[in-house]
Amino acid sequence: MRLFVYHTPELTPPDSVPDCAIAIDVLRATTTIATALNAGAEAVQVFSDMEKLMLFSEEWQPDLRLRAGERGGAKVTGCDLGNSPLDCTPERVQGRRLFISTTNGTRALQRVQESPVVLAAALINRQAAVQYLLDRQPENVWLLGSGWEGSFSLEDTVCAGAIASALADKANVDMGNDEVFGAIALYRQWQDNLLELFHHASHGQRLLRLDCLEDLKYCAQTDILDVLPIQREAGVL
Ligand code: 3SL
Repeated sequence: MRLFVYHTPELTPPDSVPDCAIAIDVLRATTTIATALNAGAEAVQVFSDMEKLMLFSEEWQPDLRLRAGERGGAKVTGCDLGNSPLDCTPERVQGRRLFISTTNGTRALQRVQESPVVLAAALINRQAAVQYLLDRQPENVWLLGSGWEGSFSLEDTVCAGAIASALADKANVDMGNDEVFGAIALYRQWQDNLLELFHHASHGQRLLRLDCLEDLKYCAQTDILDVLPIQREAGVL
């Protein structure tokens, strides 16, 4: 297995996709997607464009859908939810399809949606992603951070490092680029203080300004959910 870490969708090699792509947006899209599926959502369908989300979800039976929209960290007017994983309780999401559009996470998922296998990972379901890779042994794997509007984000890279570190402990993995070493080093330095790291992260600070400390605490937990969002058709996990 050959691992590559890309900090943002913009840094991926153009016109190519890997055998297996893992999109990561710890704060907060992939944490929310994993939480919604774990709470019994029928599926999660991602859109980078809010207007398309509204149009497409209009065709869905109202009591079987939830619209989640986030821009700049805040809930989009007219949506049922923003992007807080804490809103994805079984009472709210069970049996419903979550139509979601976020600033960066959904763009990362769309960048790799042509890959034969597309997964969504965060710290909360890190071990589920690791186990999938150990069982299936895909040849080329991209760990793709969402970043923030094209820039590096600490929380996505530390999660890529958490996945790469666990894999390197258990299997023979080739490091496809230097970013893998960097991500592992970041994770190993901060693994016991992830919440503190999120306080240093620019998006962590943005969310704190929006009063989202509880979200940060939730997103900083490792291996608490045994759920792995897998793309079943383009844009649907
Ligand atoms: O950028 C994204 O995709 C979001 O996850 C950002 S936020 O955490 O909802 O603000």
